[in-house]
Amino acid sequence: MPTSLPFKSSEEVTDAIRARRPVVALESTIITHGMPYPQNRDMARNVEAIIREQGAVPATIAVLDGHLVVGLNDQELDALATTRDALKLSRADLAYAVATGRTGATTVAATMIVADLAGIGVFATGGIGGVHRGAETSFDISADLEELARTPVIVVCAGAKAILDLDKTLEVLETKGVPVIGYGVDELPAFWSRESGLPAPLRLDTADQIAAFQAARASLSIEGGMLVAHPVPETDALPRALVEGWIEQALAEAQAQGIAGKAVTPFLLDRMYHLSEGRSLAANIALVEANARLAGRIAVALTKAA
Ligand code: PSU
Ligand code: MN
Repeated sequence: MPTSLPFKSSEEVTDAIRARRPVVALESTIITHGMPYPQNRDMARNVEAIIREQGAVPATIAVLDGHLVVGLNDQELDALATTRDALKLSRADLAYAVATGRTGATTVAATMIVADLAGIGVFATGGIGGVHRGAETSFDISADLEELARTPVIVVCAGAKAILDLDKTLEVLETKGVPVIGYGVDELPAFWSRESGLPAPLRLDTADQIAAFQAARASLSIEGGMLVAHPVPETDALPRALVEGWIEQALAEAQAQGIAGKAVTPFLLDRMYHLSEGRSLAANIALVEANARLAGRIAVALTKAA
């Protein structure tokens, strides 16, 4: 743990990392910019409980008043779930929040950076950012992809968010040397839906296999993380054709309103919530919970592999 940084790790997380017990990192942008209150708070708490059930310690990460916090306590989680002015932090501005004493939520990219600094090797989220539709003119490509190429953290997700261009997202990940693993499936999942029409580049079926793969990469000195794509549970999955209609409508609204930059993904998720009358949120919560369960098992496997 870097001592020159304003790092605040909870006692439970600090002890677990020191003793090499399993720990799972969790992001906070999904709380502040990804879901409405109070579902965001309930999701954050449930996900922590699910990780504990697997025998691992949850470590939700955020920047609070300029401090990098690894392992938010319940009060901090509740405060973050209700605040309206948390920054949305990625690699470009994580240090800005630290230097200016601001409060911000960490995206996949920023959470990976902090998790790695803290010594945490696995992280659960909903869906990563990626190449936006129309990126050939907007150049809007999430910094999450570059981070996966650089930082050695296993990211468990349900694919990239289906609002994106999944074909192009896969191409960029391949170019950057990021393994994309279908967990127990041959097809890449598409966040709210189990099917994308795209084959998963790699497939593994157990947490132990994932831990062994990451260990083999490390022994080959191959830097960077990997993406474990775990499909949303069948009972909560939404049909792809239905989702696609809402996405097209949400994208048209974003364009009409000139939404750009960091605001794009939160805007689209909010519009999906309303257009689907809450169904997108129910699926999102279910898939995050399933990912937390799998990440807990991977964390346990990592401690056995070490
Ligand atoms: N997963 C979810 N909901 C979210 C996110 C992930 O289920 O809101 C967040 C993550 O923090 C991810 C971010 O890094 O969305 C992507 O934002 P952008 O497209 O602006 O890079
Ligand atoms: Mn973007």
